[in-house]
Amino acid sequence: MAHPLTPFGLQSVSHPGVRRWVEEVAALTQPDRIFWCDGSEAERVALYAAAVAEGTLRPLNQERLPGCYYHRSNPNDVARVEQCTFICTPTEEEAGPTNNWAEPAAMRSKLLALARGSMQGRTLFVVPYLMGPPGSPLMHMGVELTDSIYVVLNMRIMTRMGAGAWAELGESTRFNRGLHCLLDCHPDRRFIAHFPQDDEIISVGSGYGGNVLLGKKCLALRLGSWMGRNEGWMAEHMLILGVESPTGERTFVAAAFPSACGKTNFAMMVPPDRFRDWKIWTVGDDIAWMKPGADGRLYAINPEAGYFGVAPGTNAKTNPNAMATISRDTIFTNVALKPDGTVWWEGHDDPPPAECLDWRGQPWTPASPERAAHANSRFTAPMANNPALAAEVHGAQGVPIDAIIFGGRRASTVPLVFQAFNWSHGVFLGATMGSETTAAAAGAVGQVRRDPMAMLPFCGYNMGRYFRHWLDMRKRMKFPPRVFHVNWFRKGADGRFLWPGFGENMRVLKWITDRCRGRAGGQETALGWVPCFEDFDTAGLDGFTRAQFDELQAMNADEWRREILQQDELFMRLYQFLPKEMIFQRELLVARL
Ligand code: GTP
Ligand code: SPV
Ligand code: MN
Repeated sequence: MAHPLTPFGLQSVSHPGVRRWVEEVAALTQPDRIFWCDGSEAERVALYAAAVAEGTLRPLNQERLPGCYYHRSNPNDVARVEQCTFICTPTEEEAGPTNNWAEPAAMRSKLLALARGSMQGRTLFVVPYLMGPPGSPLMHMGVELTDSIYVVLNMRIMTRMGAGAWAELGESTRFNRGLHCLLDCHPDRRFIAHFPQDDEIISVGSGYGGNVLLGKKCLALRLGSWMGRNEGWMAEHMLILGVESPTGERTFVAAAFPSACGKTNFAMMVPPDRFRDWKIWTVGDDIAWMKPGADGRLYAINPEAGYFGVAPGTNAKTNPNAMATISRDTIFTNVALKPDGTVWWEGHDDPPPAECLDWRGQPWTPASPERAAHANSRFTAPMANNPALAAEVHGAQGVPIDAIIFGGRRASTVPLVFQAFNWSHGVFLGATMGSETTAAAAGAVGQVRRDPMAMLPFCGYNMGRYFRHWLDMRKRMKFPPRVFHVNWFRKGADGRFLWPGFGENMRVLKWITDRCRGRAGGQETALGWVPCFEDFDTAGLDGFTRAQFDELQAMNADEWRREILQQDELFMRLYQFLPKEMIFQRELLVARL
């Protein structure tokens, strides 16, 4: 009997560069069969059937969750692994002090040795995909070779995957080569290696998220940031959203928050009752590619086509648009599985199930001491399902960005919102960002670390030169975006969040868009411009007082002195590469304090 996958897919493509590379990889990894993905509907059905047959996916309750599937990853493989992530440039200096560096030839031969024979008995999938809308000057083509059907099905949702990508490639030789081998999924043999000068990625030993969906963090951010610096554009860990006022005025903003710090929620926000006549449109929830346009403004595209979002905390109150988006055609990874074939996680609308299987497949009850869903459990859902999807997401030229927002997860020190005095000060705010670590990466959670522009794990070259690139971008723009800093996560003495967050973040966004249009008042402080209580719309925020606002916006001089010392630690590591403007901004801040 023929293998269930053989009748589908293209048999091959004629592009000589692609063919040669696939043949080389097949000779090395020795798969039983090669499957060329075409992105068709028949292929989708066949791939899901094969994934279910091999036990990688389990169909969920198709009446309640049509087109939805369930996946459990290896329990040792539940997040990005920064310590196993390498930038393989000819010199260590190019990767810079914040990246792990490896010599390219040595790393390549180590990983190819691990890959040798690793696909015996398995299928090698050839996955062609586009990052960005076809026709966009920023669009980039990628081909991922993987032996994971889970990766194929996720790439199908997250990117524009299929035969259309070959058509876009034509005879061009410019495409990203991504090789992914599951191996035995052992942490000792887990490496995510980037070769920027070759537009190439090799990832082995993991099956999870940003480690293996190579278009996302590897191509769109690490290699994207490298290409952007060489070509005069920016690849950023940013959501993109549009704010539409009751009069139909549209303002687009991009916001960089570190992993699991609120990008998806902010990008899909539903404004509260007070802002009933306002509308938020989602362009992207994780990655922005931005380039100055002929009119001197900065234009952004979302290179992705889906959302790989954090499940815990997602519910009809915090993120109704996400709940609608994941009601169909979604892959759930490492959430809890209920007996009725639906899913649950901490912070779900439904109460904890009386019994279910936890993310490891163990019986779970509300009395269990462990979480039912992993803290970094995720949904993979097509952006087409999002009721708030901006029409511009399909456009080749992208959207003009009026505001850039930086934000971290900070229990103390950092006010709810402030505005940079100018671009260079804005770059300083991004460069000095701090945030508490989250479950999105393996390692300790809740420790404040510097995460410049939310790019610490994703900048594909020397971070000092990245700051220089940010400063240089100013000269390419006649109308640079205004820059802001936010913190939804400040806590009071009782340990509770001072700010309700989620939809109420609309109030902050309103001040930001008004500032961009020169309409809202602000007060100058040591940190930047801040709203006065009178400039900040709190109507309809139950029982929210001026005292609470003051606590949210408070600047404590002692805390800020400590903060500057922490910022100095990063600046010292980068010292020889740090633009002098950053030192200058630091001195100005110290003087103002
Ligand atoms: P990545 O996909 O890892 O890049 O994360 P992200 O930045 O998209 O974060 P996401 O929106 O998924 O939010 C992560 C967690 O933060 C979720 O558990 C949310 O419930 C929580 N969160 C998001 N926005 C807010 C907010 O405004 N206030 C509070 N308190 N929590 C929030
Ligand atoms: C992040 O960690 O910032 C994510 C999830 O968006 S992953 O795709 O795993 O990188
Ligand atoms: Mn992210």
